Amino acid sequence: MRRLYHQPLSPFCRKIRLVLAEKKIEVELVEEKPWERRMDFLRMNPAARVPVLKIGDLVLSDSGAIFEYIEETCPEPPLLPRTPAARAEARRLAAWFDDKFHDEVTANLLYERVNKKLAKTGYPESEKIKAGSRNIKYHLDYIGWLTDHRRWLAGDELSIADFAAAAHLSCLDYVGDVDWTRNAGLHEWYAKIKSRPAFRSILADLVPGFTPPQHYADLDF
Ligand SMILES: N[C@@H](CCC(=O)N[C@@H](CS)C(=O)NCC(=O)O)C(=O)O
Repeated sequence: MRRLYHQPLSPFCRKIRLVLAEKKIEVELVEEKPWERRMDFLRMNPAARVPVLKIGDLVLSDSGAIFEYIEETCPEPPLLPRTPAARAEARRLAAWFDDKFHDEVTANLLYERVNKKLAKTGYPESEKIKAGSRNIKYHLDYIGWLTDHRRWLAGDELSIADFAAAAHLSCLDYVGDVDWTRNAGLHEWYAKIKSRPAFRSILADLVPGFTPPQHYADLDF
């Protein structure tokens, strides 16, 4: 039995949920509040971070490592392209979203608005919200540029790069922080990935205390 310890509005957890769903791998979702530092959870991941995937006695943590494990053990459908150069591009973009986009946008907007309230660690800082709101524009334009030149973000095939980007954007969309009118290519790409069956479970998430905008679960947004 597979069990994923997760937080509903964690982009890293959503990326893994999307990967598992795309590959039609069933998993039991267990909500973990990492800020509570539960001893049994710390034993599984001393870094105290979600996602953690438990498969029998095997415990995996770090969404990048978890993805690579899933891709190696359940290769169909592939979420890394065939050639080494194309695989490097997919991994580069996944890292772009999980590092750069995360630090410049997700941490400033989502963590300020949501995580601080959930973990009771204070109030959103306006300077960070301003920085996140400024930064997201450049990132949305970059996604728009990629979609103008490629079918999917990393090339011709749907890949981990698309799921990494969509995971961050879906969390930010939940709190109304994505301007979908900014770029037609961006909107078209997100509509395409959002309408995949793999996205369904994420769109059904509801986090107490936070109501998503009406368009959040609407496939025709
Ligand atoms: N590099 C890690 C990052 C995971 C991460 O930062 N998870 C956040 C939720 S989005 C977390 O558990 N934070 C709890 C904490 O830092 O206390 C990964 O890819 O899994």
